[in-house]
Amino acid sequence: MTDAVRAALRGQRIELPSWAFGNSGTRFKVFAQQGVPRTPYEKIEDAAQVHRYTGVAPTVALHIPWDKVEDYTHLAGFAKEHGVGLGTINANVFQDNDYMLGSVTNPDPAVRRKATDHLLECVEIAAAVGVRDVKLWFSDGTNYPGQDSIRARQDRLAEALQETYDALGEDQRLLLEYKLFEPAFYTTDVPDWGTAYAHCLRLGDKAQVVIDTGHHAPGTNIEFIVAFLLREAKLGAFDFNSRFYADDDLMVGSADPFQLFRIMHEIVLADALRQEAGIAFMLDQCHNIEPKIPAQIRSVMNVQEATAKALLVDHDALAKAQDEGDVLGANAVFMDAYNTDVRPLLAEVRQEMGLDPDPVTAYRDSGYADKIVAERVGGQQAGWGA
Ligand code: LRH
Ligand code: MN
Ligand code: MN
Repeated sequence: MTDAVRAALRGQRIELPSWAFGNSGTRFKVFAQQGVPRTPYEKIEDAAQVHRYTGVAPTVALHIPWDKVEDYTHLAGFAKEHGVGLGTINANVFQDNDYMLGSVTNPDPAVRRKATDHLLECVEIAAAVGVRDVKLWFSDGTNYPGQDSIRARQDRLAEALQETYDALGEDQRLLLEYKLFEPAFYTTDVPDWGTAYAHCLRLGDKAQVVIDTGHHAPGTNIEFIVAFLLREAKLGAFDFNSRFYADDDLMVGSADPFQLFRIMHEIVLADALRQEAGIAFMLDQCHNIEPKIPAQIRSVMNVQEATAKALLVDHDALAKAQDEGDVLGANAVFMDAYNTDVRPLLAEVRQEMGLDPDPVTAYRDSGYADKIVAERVGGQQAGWGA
């Protein structure tokens, strides 16, 4: 049992977002930090530090055009030299002035063309560097009743998704991310998992839903969505973060570690932690007031802790209690796992992997933070509020 748990923890993979390393903030203020990356290359250097101390975060997701470079193959080579690889390519069709009334759902066909061309460019970039996943999130929607036709916008969305889907290579996937609201306040064109699921179902097997844990109404039972999509083989990825209010993008597991455990329990039950299961576990976070590299390290550790607890659930005892209709017994089995302190186990797993058992302290003692402050002047905005 413990050997299997340890092996599963060693094999776990968590993808880092390049934008977590840049400056970010709210629409009220960006508190710039010293030493933040000035280029996509420097973001990769920082992400490599997170992998160096955790051993389970070997890929970095890019956001285009925030991470636009001349030569993506060169960037991929640079990442490799630093012990990591490029991950999911995230499309950005929400920042240009042209997108005020939407991107792929805009009433103007010329804007739709421009937006879809960007999605196709992202597929091309992914293909050029051998990346499987292209992730699409649309800020599209309306602010006022009557502003545009809800149904026509769905038609336009379907058309753009189909064109993008048709451009995918054999082994590539289109990941569709939903979000309840923001920046649109009345209708959002992909507001929930049902909408994303319906579009993905029509597109085919290479289209999968992304669950961003911060993108739901308060009180939504996210683990139910996880269980449902897993059952339908339509869960492609997570964007992990925590929220207290809306899309807060705080460190995963910081607001509600129990929810994260419940999500990971569904993953473990479906045997979907294995990389071959095809679920990409990504972070999608912004560190507005805390130092970014240690915040990413902490986030990876939070996912590992929730995963370790989920792996410790006694499935036989749980199934027995469930079969017998033993409500309290089943809940007790579940809570026993959640209440286990898994930090010593994870420290051991890290030592087995040749890592320091305490990644945060190891990073702090490395002197890297001082080095980047000295070397980098004029850090880059991550994108939010830019
Ligand atoms: C939208 C979102 C989406 C974007 C990212 C920067 O709120 O979650 O995943 O790509 O933030
Ligand atoms: Mn997201
Ligand atoms: Mn978000």
